[in-house]
Amino acid sequence: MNADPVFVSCAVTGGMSVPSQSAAIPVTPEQIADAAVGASQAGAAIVHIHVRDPESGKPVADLELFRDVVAEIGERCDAIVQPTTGGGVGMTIDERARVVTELRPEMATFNCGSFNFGIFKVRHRPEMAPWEIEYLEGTRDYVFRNTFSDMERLSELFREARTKPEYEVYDTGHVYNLAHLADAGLVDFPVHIQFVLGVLGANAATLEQLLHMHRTAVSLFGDRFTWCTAGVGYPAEFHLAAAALTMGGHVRVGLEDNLRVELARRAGSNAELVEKALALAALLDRTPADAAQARELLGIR
Ligand code: KMH
Ligand code: ZN
Repeated sequence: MNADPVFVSCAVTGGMSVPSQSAAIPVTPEQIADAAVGASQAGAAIVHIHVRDPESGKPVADLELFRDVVAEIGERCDAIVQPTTGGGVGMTIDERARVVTELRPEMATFNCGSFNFGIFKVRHRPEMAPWEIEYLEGTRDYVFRNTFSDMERLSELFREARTKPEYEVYDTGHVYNLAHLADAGLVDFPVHIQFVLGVLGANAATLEQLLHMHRTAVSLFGDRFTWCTAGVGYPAEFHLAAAALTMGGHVRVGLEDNLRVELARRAGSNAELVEKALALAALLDRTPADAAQARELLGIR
């Protein structure tokens, strides 16, 4: 009997955390590439990439850093390398899209709406540098901007580059925003939707909210979508993974979203989080899909 294939995506570093939150967060291009290759070896089919200033670890969106990291991962493993188009504060959508237009990756993230994105509740640690505290506190005033005009422009740029979007939806309204883009003829089906739950400023990481958002997507798109969950925090990451595994979805884990592998144990690496997700998959009779199978499931060129 064939078990239902599931792919695991690993978000290895993130753009909304500071390095002193965990020594395991990769910072330099080499560390980020090593983390991605490690996640791939542990069974991740997709690696989701942000870059950081190699000296300070501050999240940045430098195209040359992306170019190096994406190239190195591509040389060292077969994973689908998925850069973010989240960009950095103050960047225009064309600047944020340069990872797509210049690097033409097979997949990249596409954020489906504007919302507050607060990480100021992260506990201050003695080892944090002044800029890290300032960065966390600064998010009390941070709006993650993805206006309709941004999304329309981004849709065109993804199409030109032939990059498969992973549509990030953080709240129910974002699913309707995606339907609006589809009505405007800016979306190619089947789409791949990432339900990102647990961001302060968007939706809560509860089973009820996941079910509501998933049901909303079914009502709008029928069976013309694949989907994945990304639960932010612990145990949300694994609770949503278990829900996705039960419901036929795919799973994202990684230090971008969560720093713990167990309640009382911080993750030492991204690979450890992938291993736990795959252990859960095995318990729930889902078969791990490698990168080649994930490309098939996603309809990637
Ligand atoms: N940079 C964050 C505000 C993505 O990777 O596409 C959102 C983010 C999403 O990290
Ligand atoms: Zn990201």
